[in-house]
Amino acid sequence: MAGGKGDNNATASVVRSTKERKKVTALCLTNSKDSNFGEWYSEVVTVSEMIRCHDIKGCHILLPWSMGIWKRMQNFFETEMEEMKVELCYFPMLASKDALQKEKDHIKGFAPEVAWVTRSGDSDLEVPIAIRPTSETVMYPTYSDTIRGHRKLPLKLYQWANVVRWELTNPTPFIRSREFLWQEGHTAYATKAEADKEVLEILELYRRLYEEYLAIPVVKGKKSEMEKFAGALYTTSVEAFIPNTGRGIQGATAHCLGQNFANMFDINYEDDKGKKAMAWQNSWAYSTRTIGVMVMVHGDDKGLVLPPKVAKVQVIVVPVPYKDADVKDMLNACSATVKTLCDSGILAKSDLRDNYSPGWKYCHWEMKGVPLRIEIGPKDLANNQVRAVRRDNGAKVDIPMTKLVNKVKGMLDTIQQSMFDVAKQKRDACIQVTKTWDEFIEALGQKKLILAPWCDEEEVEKEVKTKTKGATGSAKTLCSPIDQPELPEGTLCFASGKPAKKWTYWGRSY
Ligand code: 86X
Repeated sequence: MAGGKGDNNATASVVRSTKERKKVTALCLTNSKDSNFGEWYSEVVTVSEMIRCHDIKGCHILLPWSMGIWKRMQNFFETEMEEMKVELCYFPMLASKDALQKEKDHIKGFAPEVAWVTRSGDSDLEVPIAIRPTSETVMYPTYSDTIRGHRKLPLKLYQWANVVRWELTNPTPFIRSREFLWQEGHTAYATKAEADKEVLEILELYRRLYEEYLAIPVVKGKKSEMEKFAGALYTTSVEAFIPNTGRGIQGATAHCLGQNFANMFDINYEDDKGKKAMAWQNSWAYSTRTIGVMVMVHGDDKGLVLPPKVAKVQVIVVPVPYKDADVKDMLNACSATVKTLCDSGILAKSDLRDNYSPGWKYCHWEMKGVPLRIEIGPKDLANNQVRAVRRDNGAKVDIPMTKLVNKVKGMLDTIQQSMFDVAKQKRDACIQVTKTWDEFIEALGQKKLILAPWCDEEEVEKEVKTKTKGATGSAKTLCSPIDQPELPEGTLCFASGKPAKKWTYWGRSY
């Protein structure tokens, strides 16, 4: 239960008068994270006002509270793109059937997910038009023209876009929705070496996005042949883990496409000797799924817990009037506090509404996950101080007004670091090294993130999948970490008993 007076009325819409409204302590969650994770998640993302439901299944409205987080992630990424000289662009969301067909080998498995526009008004279109599930087919004809005509290599573009994939498996806000937002990068180089180098640079950006901004530990790794994007030479990803469900989740992905698409879309250039050569390409993306992973990893029974570096509001200032103390002075002190904080670049806001009690406001902003709450009551006013309360662990500190900015900055940094440390401790406690099949099965039953020596054979991977099939999906490879632990000579594959080639993470996944 949230720290208030225990009323499960989450909307307070039935309350009419201000007097009645004051009594209501709304916003306690009805589901707990540990006992009812799925329901808890849906409740948190709606009651915190991140998401609103839409009347088309699998589509969600992203409210300012989640878009504010997305915006801050965009800011980080745009700065890095500038640094890497990747340029912003925008391509249309509609793809012609012909262009999509060019990619038909890779699309085979995806075909059921493509949504088509077939009519305008009363008349059927002559040829249906696809809504992009990803933008290769929309972008690459242009890449062909640009690179051939102007010998423009490298070509490095990215865009912010919505994409539509008509998923049939249970939609979950942020995690799996039919329309989602992402950043997609598409680059072309003259050499494989340049493309290889960029894949690792992008992967490092994704690691930083998760670890430094979302405070979520991830593993950088390479996908198996079976799990890679069929159109890629190889696929890398950052993988996160949700301890409550024991599932891995792909956080973002960067592909080296090799020359596959260059051949399909005729993306070529004239090399030094005047000979036609095919470009080497990469593509990479992170999506609004990031927000869902953040909610799942950090949220608790009071609601969201937002890392300061992505929160839309970092500090909420709440007046705590007491009996006949001078309310006006207190409200002024709140406004002055907010101004001081904002002037120094901290995202602060006050909640001065007189129709809600302080207790109600505490619950409200806890539900929304604001990293730090500042309370100002008569005693604080008299002592020229404020009281700060951390969202992540509830710790309370009195801060002298004279040290406000420094102390608050320090606390926000501490919260950011501490959220990562706690998440990493929990994640690491779930990692289980297994060397035999029996150990593997036991660990899987215990919802572990499994690290096992593997022979890297597709047949074996398929067999593991079949043998572990259950109501909640089957175990699969998540990735082989780029930082490989030492693999002693003679180590055997946990599943086949053949010589192991690498360490690989396994588990059920989203
Ligand atoms: C794979 C590949 C790639 C650019 C990325 O992962 C990063 C950003 N694209 C995406 N993929 C598809 O190609 C695909 C194609 C169709 Cl037609 C579809 F309906 C769904 C798809 N899903 C993923």
